[in-house]
Amino acid sequence: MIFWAIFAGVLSLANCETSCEKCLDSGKHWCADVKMCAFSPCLTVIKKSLNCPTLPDKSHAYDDGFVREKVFLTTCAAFRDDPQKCFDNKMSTMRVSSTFSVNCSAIGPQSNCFAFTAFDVTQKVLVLTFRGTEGAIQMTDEILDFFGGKKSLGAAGNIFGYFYDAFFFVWNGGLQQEMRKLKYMYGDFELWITGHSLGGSMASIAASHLVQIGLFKPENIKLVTLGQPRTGDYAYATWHDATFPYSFRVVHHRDPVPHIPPMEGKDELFHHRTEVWYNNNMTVGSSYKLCAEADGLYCSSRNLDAEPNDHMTYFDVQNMQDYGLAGCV
Ligand SMILES: *[C@@H]1O[C@H](CO)[C@@H](O)[C@H](O)[C@H]1NC(C)=O
Ligand SMILES: *[C@H]1O[C@@H](CO)[C@H](O)[C@@H](O)[C@@H]1NC(C)=O
Repeated sequence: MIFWAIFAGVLSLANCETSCEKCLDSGKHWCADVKMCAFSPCLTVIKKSLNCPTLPDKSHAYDDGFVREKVFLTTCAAFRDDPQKCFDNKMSTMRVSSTFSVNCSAIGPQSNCFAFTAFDVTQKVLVLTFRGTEGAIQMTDEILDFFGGKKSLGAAGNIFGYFYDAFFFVWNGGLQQEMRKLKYMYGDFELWITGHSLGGSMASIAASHLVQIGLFKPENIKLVTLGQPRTGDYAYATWHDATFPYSFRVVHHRDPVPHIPPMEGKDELFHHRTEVWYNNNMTVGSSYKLCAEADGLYCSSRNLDAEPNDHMTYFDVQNMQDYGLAGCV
């Protein structure tokens, strides 16, 4: 009796007096399985405060149907120079406003990045979507090594240099004027910012930049990326997570791209929230895991063996590029 009273007392003391953040501040690890500080042995050890377990609040919940039906369509449409065909086939109220194809390689050979904007007066939605560089995966080890280093996004932290340059080439190549025009015309619309692969990194940077310059409010933005590589450093992830209430990074099974550039490399990159991991073939009705850690070891990072084909196969479409080029049918 006395033993159990004391035991329960100790447990409740540990629970009320320590949060994950406070525990890490004191130099110890947080054990997420039992929600206790310094508990050992522990399966889910948390050592970075951004990985303290947190999920989006209910009003910004992940919706598989929305991402599968709408966001996925916008990212596939970006594989076409004429994205309107995809909307004509699948979302007839959406009108493409502008497309941008800009050489986005600072040092040759020429490599173009593609983005488009669209508006939908029925859904009251604006869309900004990035394709990334031509050719499925340009993020080879050589490019990552060659374009190492980070560039500052001011108070928002630091961005991997190659992604930073890619975004600002497009921004300065006309996207800036376009976003100001859309804001002027449809200022009260919700803004979906989307992209796949490198395009996912550019989407993340675009959302940050649009908020930083005061053009769009974070609460009006839905940022959803597919197979996004690590984009910025820990400071960027911290700012991002404090700024955007609605931000999801969808990861398919063993897609290798979300695991590069490496977290521990010289650039010390770190993912922002919230990873949605489909550890399956993503057919309709598939389960998914919302990751409580920003960039922890317990969701897609658990898979050490990569499957490159998973990068082009999202939501049960075998090859997003072919599907997009065919008009999303
Ligand atoms: C996807 O996975 C489910 C569950 O494992 C399986 O029943 C289904 O046949 C798979 N579909 C395809 C297209 O591989
Ligand atoms: C893109 O094209 C290559 C090859 O022509 C050049 O070497 C780059 O300097 C160019 N980049 C930009 C930003 O113009």
